[in-house]
Amino acid sequence: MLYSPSGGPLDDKERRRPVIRRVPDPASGSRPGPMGAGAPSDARKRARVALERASTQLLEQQDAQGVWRGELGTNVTIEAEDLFLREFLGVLDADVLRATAAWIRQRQRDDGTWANFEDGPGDLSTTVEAYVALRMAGDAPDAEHMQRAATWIVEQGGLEATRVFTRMWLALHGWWDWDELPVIPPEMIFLPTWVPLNIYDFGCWARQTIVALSIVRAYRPVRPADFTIDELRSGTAPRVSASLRTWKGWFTWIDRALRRYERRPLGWLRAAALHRAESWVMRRQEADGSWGGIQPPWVYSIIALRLRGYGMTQPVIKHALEGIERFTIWDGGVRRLEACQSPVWDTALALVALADAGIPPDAPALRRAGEWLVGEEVSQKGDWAVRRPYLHPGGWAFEFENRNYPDVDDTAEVILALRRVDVPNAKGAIDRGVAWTLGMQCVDGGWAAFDADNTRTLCRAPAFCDFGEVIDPPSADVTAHAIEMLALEGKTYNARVQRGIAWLRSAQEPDGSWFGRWGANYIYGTGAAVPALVAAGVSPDDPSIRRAVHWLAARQNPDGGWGEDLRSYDDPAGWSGRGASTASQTAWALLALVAAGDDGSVTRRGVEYLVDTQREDGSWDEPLYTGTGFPGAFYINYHLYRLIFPVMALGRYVNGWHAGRLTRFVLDGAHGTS
Ligand code: R19
Repeated sequence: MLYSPSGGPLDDKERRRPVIRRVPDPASGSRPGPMGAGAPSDARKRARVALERASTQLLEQQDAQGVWRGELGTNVTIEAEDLFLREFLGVLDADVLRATAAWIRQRQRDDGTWANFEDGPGDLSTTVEAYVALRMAGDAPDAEHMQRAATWIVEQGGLEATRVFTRMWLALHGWWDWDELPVIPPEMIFLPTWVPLNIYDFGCWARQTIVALSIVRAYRPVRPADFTIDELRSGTAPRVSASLRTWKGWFTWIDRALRRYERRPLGWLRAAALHRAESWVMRRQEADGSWGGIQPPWVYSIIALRLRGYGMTQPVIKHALEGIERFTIWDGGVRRLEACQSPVWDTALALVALADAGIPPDAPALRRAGEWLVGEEVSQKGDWAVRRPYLHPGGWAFEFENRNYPDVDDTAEVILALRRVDVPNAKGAIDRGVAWTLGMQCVDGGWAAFDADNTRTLCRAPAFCDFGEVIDPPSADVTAHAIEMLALEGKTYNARVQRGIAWLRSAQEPDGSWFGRWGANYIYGTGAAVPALVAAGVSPDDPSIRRAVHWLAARQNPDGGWGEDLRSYDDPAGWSGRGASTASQTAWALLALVAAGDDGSVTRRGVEYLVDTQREDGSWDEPLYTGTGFPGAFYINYHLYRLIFPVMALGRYVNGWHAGRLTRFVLDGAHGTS
C-alpha cells in the first residue's frame, strides 16, 4: 500500500522540499538508497527478513490499551530502600521481605558486591544498602555471602564513606547519627526564584527529593532496628573537602554552621518552613500516588508526610503506598521494583520504529498507540512555568502520570511519532507541543529535559549533594530530538531552531561525536544529532556530518556492531565509543549512518551484526545497560531498547531514509493492518 511517508498533511515548507520516492523492487528489495552506491542485495534481503521478525515481535508486545511499556531496570538500592521504607512505616510484610531479599541475593556478584549496572564495578553505597536489607531479612552476618560483602565494604571505607542518601536511611533506623549528616534547611523553600539555591535552581528530580528530605532531616526521626550493623564501620571519619578554594569546600563550612543552627532553629521560622514544604509536597502528588513518577521523591514524601502527622489510613499516604504496587514486579517468589516507568517514551519510540519498518499509518496497532499518546498530553502548568511563566501548557511526560513535569525529550519523540500515524484529533496536541518546545529553549539556544535555564552549577556544592546530577542543563541528545521534531514540523527556518542548530553544531566533540546525557553515551548522542541535523537541512556532505561518520567508522567493533562501556562517562579518553557491541548502540550508530546517506561496508556490516545476533523470537539479548539516569552515578536498562532501536535502524536501512522521511515505499501491509 502506498502512503505519504511523513504521515499527516504536508505544510508549505515541507512541500518545497523534494520528497524522494522510489518504487520498491519486489524481487530483491535491493534498490540503492537515495545517496548510495547500492549495497549487495543479500544484506538488504537478510535485513528485510530480520526486520519482519523484529517488527512482528514488537507488535506482539503492545498491550491492550495500545501502549508499549518495557521494564526499566536500575539497581538494588530501589528494592533495599523499599524495605527500609516499609520497616520504618511498620508495614513490612513477611512475604514482601522474603521475596525482595531473594531478588537482592540473586543480584550479588562473586566478589560479594552489588553494582549499579550489569558488569559494572561494585558500588559502596549500593552494596551497603543491599547488605542491610538482607540483614533485615534475617541473613546472618557470619553467612558466607554476607561476610564477603562486609569485608569489601570495610575495605572501601565502610558506612562512613557512603553517600548521604544511604546514611539518611541508616539514620532512620538508628544506625547513624542525624548529627553526622548534612543539613537540608527547610527554610530554603522561602528563597525567591532569583536567589541562588532556591529550590527551582535544582533539577526537578532533585527539587522534589530535597523538599521532602528537608522535612525528614528537620524531624530527625529514628525507629531503632533490633540489630546492629557495626561490622560495616571502618572507624574512619567521613571524607570531606574543606578547601576554601572550591565551592564544595565552602559548603562544608556552611554545613557546619547550619548544624549549629539546627540545634536551636528559630521556632516560628522553622514551623512556617515546614508548613510551606508540606503544602508544596501535598500539591505535587500525582494521580497514581507518586511524586514525579520516580522513586526517590516518592518514598521521601511518604516519610515526610507521616512526620507531618498524616496517618497510614489517610488518602495521601494510602494512595502513595498503593501506587508503589503498580511499580512492583512479582516473578514467582521474587519481587523487584521499577524506579520509574517509561510508557510514553517507549510507545513513542515504538511507533516511530514501526513506521520506519513500513507499517502504514492507518494500521490499527499504530492508531491505538497514537490515540493513547494524544490522551496523555499534559495540559496544565507545572514547575517549568516558574522559568517560563507566560508559556502555555503542552507537551508530554515520560511516565503514565507526571503532569507536573512534562519534558522536551518526550514531547519531541511523541510528536515525531504522531506524525507517522493517522490519528484524527492529534493536530491540536502537536501544535501545543511544538509551541511548548519552542518556549522551553534555554537562553544559550539548547534544550534540556524538564526545565529551561536550569544551569546553576553551584547547586552541586551543598554538602547534601553528593549523588547524581542535581541540575538540568541543555544537552546534545535532547537538543537534537527537539530540532529533528521542529524541523519536520516545518520550523527549520524559525530563528529559534536556527539557534538550536548552531548550539548543536558547537556541541560536537573534537573527535566528531556528541555527548549522550540520557543514553550511553557518545554513540547515543551522535545517533541523535546526525539525523536531527540532516532533517534540519544540513547536507550529508557537511564537514560536521562527515566527521561524525568517520568517528563511527573508527569505533566499529570487529564483529560489525557498536558498543560503549559506561566508563566512557568518567573516562572519555579511554572509553568514548568503545565497548562490547550491543543491539541498541549498534542501532544508534546505524541511525546516524543511514541519515548521513552512508550505504557502504560500515553500514552493511552493522546491519549484518544485527541480523546475525537476532534471537529466534525476533528480539535481541541486551544484558548491558545502555540508558543513563545520571552520568557516572545512575544507569538504566530499558528493556525495549534492544528491540525498538534495531527495528528503527533496519527499517530505515531497508526502506531508505532521507532527512526524516522514508524514501521508498514500504513493506506491504502483511502485518499491522489486520
Ligand atoms: C529520555 C527521557 N528522559 C528525559 C527522561 C528520563 C527519565 C529517567 C528516569 C529517572 O528516574 C530517576 C530519577 C531520579 C533519581 C534519583 C535521584 C538522584 C539524585 C537526587 Br538529588 C534525586 C534523585 C535516583 O534515582 C532516580 C531515578 C530517556
